Amino acid sequence: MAVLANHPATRDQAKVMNRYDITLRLVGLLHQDEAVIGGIGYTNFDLWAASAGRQGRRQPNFYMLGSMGLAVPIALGVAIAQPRRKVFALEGDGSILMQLGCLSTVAARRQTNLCIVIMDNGAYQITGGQATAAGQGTDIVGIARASGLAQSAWAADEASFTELAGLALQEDGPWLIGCRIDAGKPADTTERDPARIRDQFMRGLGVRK
Ligand SMILES: Cc1ncc(C[n+]2csc(CCOP(=O)(O)OP(=O)(O)O)c2C)c(N)n1
Repeated sequence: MAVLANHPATRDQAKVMNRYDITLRLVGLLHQDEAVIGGIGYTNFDLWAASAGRQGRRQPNFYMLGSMGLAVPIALGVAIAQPRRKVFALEGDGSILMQLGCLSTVAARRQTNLCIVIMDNGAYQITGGQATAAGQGTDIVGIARASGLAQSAWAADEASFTELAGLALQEDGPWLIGCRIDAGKPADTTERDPARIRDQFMRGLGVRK
């Protein structure tokens, strides 16, 4: 896609942004019905924080609290089950590096209703900030492209992120947006109640009344 040629070719050229700010921008673009899956780590804490609206928390969100690397596989399952719904997976760099095969699976399936957002802070932040391979030579957008996800791009800055997320909402994917983010702490902490998280998500998807 021509528009992607205007985005940074490598991680090094992308602006370092703030995860909560980016998540707020994404949630602000959404309508009622998109499903959003937050991976383990601070990514889902900020999804939780950014989804607290005046009329209650956004319902079709799922928060993975236990295992790394599952945001994309879960999002892919939802996208397959409900092909008319747009599905977003938000995942940390450490977690996606643990489950890279899912990128090839999404590409091979040509899952048009799926968008993956990688929050790349170059660290396993929630467990103490140990360095990941991202930023030490590993470029996750490059991996995504080589996996067959042609519509993969680094967000140059906040406006560029909004442009890419808007495209992902309107045009067929699969999409992958890489966001370089700083070491800021998340804005809140996800409520640790897996049964309630599942129940809210199923209601949000209309599969439980
Ligand atoms: C399979 C597995 N390995 C290790 C852990 C421990 N753990 C939980 S979150 C996390 C770091 C996640 O890093 P990242 O995805 O980059 O997100 P961030 O913390 O930077 O937001 C680790 C090592 C786990 N929960 N599951």
